[in-house]
Amino acid sequence: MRITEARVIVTCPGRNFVTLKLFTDDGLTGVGDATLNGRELAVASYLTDHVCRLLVGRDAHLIEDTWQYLYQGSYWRRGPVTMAAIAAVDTALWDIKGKAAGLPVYQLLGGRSREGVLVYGHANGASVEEVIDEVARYDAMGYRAVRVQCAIPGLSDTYGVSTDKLFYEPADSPLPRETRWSSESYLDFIPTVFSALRERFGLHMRLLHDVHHRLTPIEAARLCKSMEPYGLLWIEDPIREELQEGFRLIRQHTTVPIATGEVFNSIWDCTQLITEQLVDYIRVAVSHAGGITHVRRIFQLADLYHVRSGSHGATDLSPVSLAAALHVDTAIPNFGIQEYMRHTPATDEVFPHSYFYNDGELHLGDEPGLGVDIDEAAAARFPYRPAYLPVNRLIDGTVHSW
Ligand code: CS2
Ligand code: MG
Repeated sequence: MRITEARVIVTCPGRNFVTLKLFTDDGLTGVGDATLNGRELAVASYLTDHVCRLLVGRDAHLIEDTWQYLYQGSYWRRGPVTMAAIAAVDTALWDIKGKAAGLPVYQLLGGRSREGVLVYGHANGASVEEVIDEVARYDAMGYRAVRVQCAIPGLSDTYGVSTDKLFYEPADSPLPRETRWSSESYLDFIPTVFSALRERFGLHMRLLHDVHHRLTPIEAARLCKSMEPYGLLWIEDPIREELQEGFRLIRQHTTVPIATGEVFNSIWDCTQLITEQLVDYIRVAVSHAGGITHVRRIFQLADLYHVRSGSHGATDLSPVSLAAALHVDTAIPNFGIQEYMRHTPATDEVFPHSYFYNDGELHLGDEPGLGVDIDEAAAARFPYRPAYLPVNRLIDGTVHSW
């Protein structure tokens, strides 16, 4: 089974997505997500200018060999652009192999380990009262876990707080919007939100919170200690992740479970975090961390060290990426939870898929492959638009993590 064509499709049904579609000589196709938020065209070029020509004529069954060929064979290893491109090729090849075998991809990964994939939604608000209403809304929709973000009094704009509650999209501007941040105001305020939530909901909902890389380790330790009474499922990305040993300091002070990994692109970003048990959940995404082949490798390492998966599932990961994540989630033994941020109806139209939400879980259909495709005619109606994520500064103007 030879690859006859590798097509890169860029579309913007409300936000930009880059998709690789592979075609084979026996009529099968496979799709992979190559979206890198705010840097989309770099991956599109990496694929179009450097990878697609290497794929034509290759045996589509050679998943591992193709992965190694693109990883080791490029000489320049790792990095978000390279690994997103490799991820797209890898995901498309798993899709094709599933179709060739007549099996959903999770069957090729060892079969079902669970019936449904527990997800968490995003509840956020401009005030504690609004946050309580939003959590109640997710509760009514059957969600069993929600991530909670609340506007910080005194700050004009807070990460994770949106005007449209169901469809939050931070890459919303043709040039980067600038936001301002105060760790002091945040640390003083955010525990009061969770205290109010526990008062209103008791222990009924599983609650999560995303710090979005903004604290120092000792500030993160303080935050976690102050959140301990509220029994969070996790605190996510408490600090910048470049220094893996930075997590050790947080660990020394608190029992709050820690999650990280959405900006990682290879196993080398998290070997210390995993093997020293410095985190509890690893949040790598199929589309950013080298595809199903590499993410499975990361989760297998994690399993040896009691670290569970909690894969990234924001709106900038297309339905192709989400479908791929669901197959991995369904198969691995150490699944924790899956993030699920709803895509807009326009995105769902461009990417028809068979996975569906029911009662707090996502479920896969039974069709061969990933169970997702790209409708190229629909995609063509939504041309690329430059869009950046915000850039964040401290109150005094110093650039800080967004
Ligand atoms: C976030 C993301 O989903 C999350 O946990 O951290 O929304 C993140 O900001 C975006 O994916 C960036 O592209
Ligand atoms: Mg996050």
